[in-house]
Amino acid sequence: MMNETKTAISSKEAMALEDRHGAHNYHPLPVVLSRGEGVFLWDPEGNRYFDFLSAYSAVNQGHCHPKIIGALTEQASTLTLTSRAFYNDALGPYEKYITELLGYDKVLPMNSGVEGGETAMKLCRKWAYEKKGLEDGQAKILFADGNFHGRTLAAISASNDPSSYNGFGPFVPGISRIPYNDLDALKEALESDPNIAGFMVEPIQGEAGVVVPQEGYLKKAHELCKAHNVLFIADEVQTGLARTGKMLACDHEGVKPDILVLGKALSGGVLPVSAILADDEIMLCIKPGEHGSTYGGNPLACKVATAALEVLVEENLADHAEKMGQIFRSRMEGLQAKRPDLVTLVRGKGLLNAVVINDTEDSSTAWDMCVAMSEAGLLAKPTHGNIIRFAPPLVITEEQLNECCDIIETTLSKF
Ligand code: IF1
Repeated sequence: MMNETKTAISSKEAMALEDRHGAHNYHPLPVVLSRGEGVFLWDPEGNRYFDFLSAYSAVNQGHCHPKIIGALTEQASTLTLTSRAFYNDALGPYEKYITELLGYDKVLPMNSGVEGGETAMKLCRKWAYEKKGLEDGQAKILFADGNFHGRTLAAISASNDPSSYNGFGPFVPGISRIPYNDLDALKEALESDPNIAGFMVEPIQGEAGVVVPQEGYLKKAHELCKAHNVLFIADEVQTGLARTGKMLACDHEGVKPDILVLGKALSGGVLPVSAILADDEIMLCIKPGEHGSTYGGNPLACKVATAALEVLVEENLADHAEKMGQIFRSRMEGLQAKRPDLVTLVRGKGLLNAVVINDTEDSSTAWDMCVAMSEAGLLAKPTHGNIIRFAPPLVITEEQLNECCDIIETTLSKF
């Protein structure tokens, strides 16, 4: 059904304007979006799509969730930004809510996910000098091969993906890497280098292709860090906030990270909101004036983030994601059974899943499949050549999920 288009320009015009006036730092699918509601997106011509990317898990609550938009619009005409030069009446209540919800003493509010990761790295180093007793400037932070923590110089300095770091050197020192999901490698690194202050890791590696570590990996990694007085830092920017079937992916193993990094769905896809959480012994190593940002903790972000978190709790989206994820993976495993020549592997947790296509990493098959799915009304995007990530908003109903699995199966079966 055609809906009246709110956008003044056509898809064709929109793409031309982006190409002419915008940096070419992305290669988007040839789809233009102009409206979103729940699990649906529409283009300027009124074509409707199921969103199976959720802006890389930033829209867990569904597009333009009424409660979150209500909080946004009310605060937007009240007070949006004060800077932290002063107190404001929204930050304290938000800090109380999120720290009690997630079980930490304190939160440090920032804006983008990578800012959260940078803040975690700075806090880890500070703690290493003030509490662990390392010599100033000697702290090292361990990362996992295949990681993705964002696009800043520190984040890409941790990366072993050339498309992330190529041509952007020199890199930030004090960073080393070990294989992901390898406890022996972690043990060996911790035993051999007393200057390691922290291990920063994604509980499930998103960009690497939804790589789920062995059962017990997070718990044992946390124990190894504890045994060596090293901080376990969980980057839950993508896996957090109900996406994997628990409020936090670390909850699947009962692990409480020493520093927790959140972003993306912390605002329900409404504006950039990130945060790190830690207990006093760590968090208070950063003193007044030593870290922050203009927008970090602004009243608008606090109201939006509070509403976004309340939606996760009130709508029980973690349990729903767990249930829907089981249905999704079993449907995709059915496709794999019918077409082993097409689908090599299905993996994921909750509604963070990926289908590995039986083709080479540099093939265009996964991309072509995503273009075909977009023409069939479902939006997904490959992560690395032959892997398609499927991550719908967590508000998707069972009926909608099955309809989407029909679209995916019908489309992929044509290849
Ligand atoms: C892009 C990838 C996903 C993240 C984790 C921190 C950040 C991200 C685990 C930084 C951000 C985004 C960035 C976006 C695409 C998307 C992405 F493909 F880049 F790698 F999700 F997998 N930690 N991921 O996934 O958060 O600063 O972006 O708010 O750069 O194209 P941010």
